[in-house]
Amino acid sequence: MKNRKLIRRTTSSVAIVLSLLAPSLFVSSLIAEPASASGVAAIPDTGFEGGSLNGWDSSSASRTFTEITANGQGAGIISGTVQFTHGARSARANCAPAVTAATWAFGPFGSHAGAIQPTGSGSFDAALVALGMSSSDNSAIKSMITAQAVSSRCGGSTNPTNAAWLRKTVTLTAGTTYQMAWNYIGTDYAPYNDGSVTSLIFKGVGTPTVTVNNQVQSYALLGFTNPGTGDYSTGSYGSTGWQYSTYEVSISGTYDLGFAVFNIGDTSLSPVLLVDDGLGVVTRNGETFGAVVPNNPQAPSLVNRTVTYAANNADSGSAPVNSTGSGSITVAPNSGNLAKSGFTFAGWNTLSDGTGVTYQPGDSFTPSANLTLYAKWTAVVSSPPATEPASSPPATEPASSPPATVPVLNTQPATAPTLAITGPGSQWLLFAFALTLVTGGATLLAVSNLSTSRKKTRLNWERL
Ligand SMILES: [Ca+2]
Ligand SMILES: [Ca+2]
Repeated sequence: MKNRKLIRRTTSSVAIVLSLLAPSLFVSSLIAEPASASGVAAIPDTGFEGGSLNGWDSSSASRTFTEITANGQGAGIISGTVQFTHGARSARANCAPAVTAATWAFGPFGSHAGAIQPTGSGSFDAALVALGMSSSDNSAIKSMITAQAVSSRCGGSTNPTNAAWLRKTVTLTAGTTYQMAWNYIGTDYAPYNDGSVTSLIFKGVGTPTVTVNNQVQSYALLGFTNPGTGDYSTGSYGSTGWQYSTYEVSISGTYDLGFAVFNIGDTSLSPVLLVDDGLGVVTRNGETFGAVVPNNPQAPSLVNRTVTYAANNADSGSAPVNSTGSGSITVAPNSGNLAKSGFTFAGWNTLSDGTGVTYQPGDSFTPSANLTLYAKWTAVVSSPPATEPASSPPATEPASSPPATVPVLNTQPATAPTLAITGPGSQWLLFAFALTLVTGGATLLAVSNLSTSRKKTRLNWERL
C-alpha cells in the first residue's frame, strides 16, 4: 500500500507540472461527431449540455472535474477538455504489457459530458441498488469479475468496493435501438482491477426483454482495467476511448438508464467513467486515440481507421506518426519539419502527385477507410525582374511595297478624226479609238473603229 500511495502522489505532481509547462499542447478541438449509424436513436436529453447533472440522480452532488487524476471526485461533469497524466509502468507477467508515461486529453461530445469516479464509502452494492438492479444481477456481475480474473491470468482481488453512479429515467419505444456514449479511464495498473457497468431497468408493469450491448440482460460490463476483463479494457492506466452502448426493449415505457464505476479490492487509484450522448475526443500525447476493440465479441465495436503520413520525397524532416481512431480525425501539422529544396510545404494530399483531396493541418474529417496523406509540395516561383523590358518595335516598319506595276486601264480616247458621211436618209459617223492596256509589264495596244448603221453600232478592235 505504501508503494501505491507513492504512485498516486507522483502521477499527480507530473500532471500539474506538465499542465503548467505546456497548456497549449492540450487544446483539443471539440469535434461534433454525427450522432449515430442509421437506425440507431439517441436518448433525448442525455448530453449534459446544460453543464450540470440536472435531470440525473447521482451518487453525490454535481461537481466539475477540471482534470482527471486517480483521486476520487464523485459525480459531476467535464466542461471542455480535461487531461490525465501518468508515469511509466512495467509489464505484469502473463497479464499486462508495459506502458510509457503519457498525457491524455478527453473532450466531451458538444461542450459537456457526465463524469463519475468512486470516492468515499458509497459501495458497489449500494450503487447497483440505486440503479434498480436485482440481487441476481449483482451476483452475476461479481461472478463474472471472479471468472475473468482467472481467465485473464491477471488474478488480483475480485471484490468490488466503492462506487459512483448516475441514473436517469428515460422513455423508450419498443423496437428502437438506442445508444449512449461512454469512455472508461483506468487510473490504476494491473493486477489492481477496476471496472464499470451500464444498466437499463424497466419501471412499468410487465416483463420486457431488455437487450444491452447486444446481450439479453438488463446490464452490460463496460470498461475495466486489467486486460481481458470487462467487455473492454485499458491495460495499466489509459482509456478505452469513446464507445457506444446500445439498448433495446420489447415494451415501450419508462426505464432507469444507469451507469456505475467502481474500485475492486481496495479504494485506491479510482477509475473514471465519462458519459455522453455522442462520441467525444481522445488524444494520447497529442495524437488521436481511437476506441479499443472489445474483449466480448457481442459488444458494440467502433471501426478504427488509420491515417498514415508520408514524407513524399522530402529532403529533410520526418512525417508525423500514424493516427488511429474512430470517427472524426484532426489532420496533423508538419510537426517533423518536412522540407524539400525548391518547394514549400502546402498541406497534405490524398495522392502523392498532389491532385487528390488537400487537407490543411487542423482540418478535421471522418475517413471512410485507412488512408495515406502525402506531403504536398508547391514549387517556389522565381520573382519577376524589377522592371519589365519594354517590347521594342522593329526599328523600321517594313513599308508595304506596292506591286511594281499596277494594271492601268487607259481609256483615253485617241484624238480621232470624225468623218461625216452624208447621203440620202442617213448619216454615218466614224470614230476612231485607241486603247492602251498595260498589264503584267506587257503593253497591249489596240485601236477600234466605230461603225454605226441604222440598226447597230459596233466597235471593231484591232490589236496592233
Ligand atoms: Ca455532451
Ligand atoms: Ca483502483
